[in-house]
Amino acid sequence: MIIRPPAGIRSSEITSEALYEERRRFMGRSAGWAMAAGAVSLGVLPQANAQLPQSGELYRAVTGPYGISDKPTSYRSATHYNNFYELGDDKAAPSAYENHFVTRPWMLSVGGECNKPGELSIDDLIEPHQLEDRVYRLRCVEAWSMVIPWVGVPLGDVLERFQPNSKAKYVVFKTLHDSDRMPNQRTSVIFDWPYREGLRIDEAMHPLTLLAVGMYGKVLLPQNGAPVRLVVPWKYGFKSIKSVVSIDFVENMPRTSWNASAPDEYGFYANVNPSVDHPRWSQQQERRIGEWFKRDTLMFNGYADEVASMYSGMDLRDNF
Ligand SMILES: Nc1nc2c(c(=O)[nH]1)N[C@H]1C(S)=C(S)[C@@H](COP(=O)(O)O)O[C@H]1N2
Ligand SMILES: [Mo]
Repeated sequence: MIIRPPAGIRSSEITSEALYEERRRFMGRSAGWAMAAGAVSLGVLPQANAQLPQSGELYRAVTGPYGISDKPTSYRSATHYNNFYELGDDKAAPSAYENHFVTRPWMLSVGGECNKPGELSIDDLIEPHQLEDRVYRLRCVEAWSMVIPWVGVPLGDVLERFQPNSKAKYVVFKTLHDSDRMPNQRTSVIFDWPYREGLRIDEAMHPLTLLAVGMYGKVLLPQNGAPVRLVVPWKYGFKSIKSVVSIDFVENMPRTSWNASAPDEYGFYANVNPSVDHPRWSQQQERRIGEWFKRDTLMFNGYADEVASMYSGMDLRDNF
């Protein structure tokens, strides 16, 4: 297990009291992570979480693998600059739901090509697993990026419980379809709702792929996909589907929302690749939210060592 707590934030970067507060909270969390890491190395694992809280702090997470030392994006930006079309068409709209989105009860169905399909509550889905803190890069196809400390469980560990069979070649995810709770589903025609995403089974089982229930040590806010969302850090952000209610194992490559709405612009794989431009803009660089200068986009968003072998023999230019 690679344990690398996030690096501290330089005091020269602190520009306001609010940011200072955030830093203080974040550093507190890091200390917690370091302690958790110590516990892991001694073989004393904190207990798996009991019931997930609906808001506030998430305790009992341990430092997971694959953490990066890049400075996390401010909590304010990560929760107020969002793409979540069910909650509005622009970046500011989703955060208006911060206190107005019902996340309990929340049931998930897991089915399709598996031996043990089931319908279970978010607690029953997550409770058997150890929550992990993992700091990942997030790269949107629109050429901006963030660094987010997620709290979640490896998706593969969850999926194994349902015993996918040999026909399970892909996994399909769907977001809640309820225009009372997600009013923009009534007004926006950008997608044929619900929002759908998919992964190949090996991508879904890859240890980097996370089912997140929190970020920055707290329960996910509605605008970030409460109460549970996917995080696939080597793919463009739109693959990381929010507010998931169903997961199905299927035999054939599924149609996904972005691919169906603009097949020439958004592929099924959508692996971050600086050498394959979007038809309307370059993907070579990105603007990290909170930074002045653009930075180079990394192949597979910096996760090539972990994931490139899954695509050997595939033409990465075709499989955008
Ligand atoms: N259901 C749903 N999931 C979604 C989206 C969406 O509109 N609906 N937007 C995607 C896009 S384009 C991005 S970049 C990320 C943004 O996640 P964040 O707001 O938590 O940063 O969520 C993805 N998941
Ligand atoms: Mo995105």
